[in-house]
Amino acid sequence: MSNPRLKVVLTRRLPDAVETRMRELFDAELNLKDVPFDRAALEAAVQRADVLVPTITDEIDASLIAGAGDQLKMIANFGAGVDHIDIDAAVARQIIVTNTPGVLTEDTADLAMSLILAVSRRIVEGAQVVAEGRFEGWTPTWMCGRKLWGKRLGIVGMGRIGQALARRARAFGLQVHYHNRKPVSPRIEEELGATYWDDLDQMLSRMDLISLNCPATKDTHHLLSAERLARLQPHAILVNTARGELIDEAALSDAVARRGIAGVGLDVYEHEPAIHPGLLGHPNVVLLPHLGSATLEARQDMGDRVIANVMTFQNGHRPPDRVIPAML
Ligand code: 8YV
Repeated sequence: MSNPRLKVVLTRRLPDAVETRMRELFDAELNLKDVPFDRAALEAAVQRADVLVPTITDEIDASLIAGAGDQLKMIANFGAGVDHIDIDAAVARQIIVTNTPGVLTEDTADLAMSLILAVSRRIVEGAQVVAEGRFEGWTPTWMCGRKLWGKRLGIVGMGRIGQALARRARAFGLQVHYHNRKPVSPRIEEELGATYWDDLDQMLSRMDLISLNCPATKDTHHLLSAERLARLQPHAILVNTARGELIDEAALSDAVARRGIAGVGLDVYEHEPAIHPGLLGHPNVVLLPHLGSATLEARQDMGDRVIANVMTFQNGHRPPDRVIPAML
């Protein structure tokens, strides 16, 4: 006899094909309005869901988890980052947390590389000049950006996305440097041609370009503090496609104002969707609306991972993408 269908509550709309499949496999409750759940809606959802499928727009904190009904057995996050979920609180209640690793790696690395190119070569600024009818003809000295070939890129966080960025960066002739909790294996280091820096401060002060590719945790909150930002070379460019909390945004806007940094490319923000006003309106600051995994293919694949995790659980097995592998 097959297992009973789990009640799966989705907090946001997911790609059509994902929702259709979820309805076939589970007792799925969709959020057809696609309005983020407010606190009351989240509290009600954890009272009826066997499986909650949240996204980054949901704060799944300790008190929400503590107030969940006994039927809540799994939080199957649609996304790789789980910093919006209190994992310890979930573990304490024996609630399994899964995510969607791997399937958004290449797309997020593409976006990091795009920001590096956009800021270095003034692409957004140039497009605006044309769109506003201000292009009056080529001149030898106008709109010059910075060459990439031969420059030093420092990658902070050499996980899947950091490595995918390193591969792209090599193809652009960049010298790859990285800081990580520990060095990657010698085989990967050799493949990437990457140089390890144990000391983040030292690496930051020597790089032409810096990309943040590590998760947001309590240890990485404001990793780029005012003090660290002050270490950057004035010609340095910083891009962040990871999490806004990694940077002290007020300090970054000060650095932009005092020209302590040459350019910034951000896809994520400390208080998303709010953006520090000091970062707005600068031609050398390119701001995107959290597009890292925003391709049709990645979003479908992310949905497929959620389905695979929930289906495995419904069948009585350990879901493949458990954030804490030891669980269950
Ligand atoms: C996702 C992301 O789209 O997966 C992640 O961690 O940052 C995004 O690209 C988002 O988290 C969806 O929940």
